[in-house]
Amino acid sequence: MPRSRMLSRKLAIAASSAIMVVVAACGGDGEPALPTATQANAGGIPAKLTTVTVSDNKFAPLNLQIPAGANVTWNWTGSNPHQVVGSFNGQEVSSPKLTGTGVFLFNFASSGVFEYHCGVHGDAMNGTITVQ
Ligand SMILES: [Cu+2]
Repeated sequence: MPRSRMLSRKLAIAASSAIMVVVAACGGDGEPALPTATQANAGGIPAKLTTVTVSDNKFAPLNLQIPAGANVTWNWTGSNPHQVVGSFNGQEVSSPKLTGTGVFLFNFASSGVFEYHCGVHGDAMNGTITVQ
């Protein structure tokens, strides 16, 4: 097979995989769409990924609903120090205190509610993640 034709076939496979991911993310059972992004890892298995922006002085989105098993990544963008602190199903969750850019990832393996706040700014800066 000519090299260019093989390449276009690979692209077609990649495109159909991407469409499958999008359809899977839609749910389609009448529930509101979750603000999640889905990415395929190197092995082609979709990994659920959700990002919360940590700015001065709020977490966005404030409330997030995710499926059990999803990773949440907090992404620092502000210029003041902030810290994710809370408890999820009895497990203490605490990010480093970060200033400027930085990333903290946590895997929510089971369902529950994670109410968290900023370790620097207290309850004035808070967020909630509902894992279903
Ligand atoms: Cu803060």
